[in-house]
Amino acid sequence: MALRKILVLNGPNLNLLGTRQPEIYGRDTLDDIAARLTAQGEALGLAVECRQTNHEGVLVDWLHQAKREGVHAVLLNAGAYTHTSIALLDAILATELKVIEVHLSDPETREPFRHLSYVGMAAVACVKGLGAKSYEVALERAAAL
Ligand code: CA2
Repeated sequence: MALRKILVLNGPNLNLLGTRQPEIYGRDTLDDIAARLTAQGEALGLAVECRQTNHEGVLVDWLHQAKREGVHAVLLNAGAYTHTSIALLDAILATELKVIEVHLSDPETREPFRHLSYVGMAAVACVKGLGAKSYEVALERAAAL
């Protein structure tokens, strides 16, 4: 039987992980995180695919594609679009995908403009504030969905 697929989508500026602001986002790069998630996925019987884009519409397109392809669940760190994007909220609602919101930091303990999450209005769960480990905990949650 084919492995269940988990898509890990990362939004704007997350390609800079590991190079700047380590006190907030840690020292792991996105490639480090992707490598660990792929290995963890293999152990859980999941096929994990990780992507990053700086463009809001690309995230929307990838959610539509995930629906068409029958992806089991999506881990979504939409970066700053978390707090601004009604388009992403609509895409999650329209596709009815099981989306787990992921953040390295805890946006609710940061500036007030990070307290609102449009993604969170449609996500089935949120894992935040654990640094790179947030993705690993979210993958465990996705396996149980
Ligand atoms: O904590 C998170 O994962 C965030 O989604 C990160 C976003 C931020 O806008 C959200 O409020 C919370 C920012 C991502 C920027 O990533 C950088 C990584 C390294 C250096 C600079 C930025």
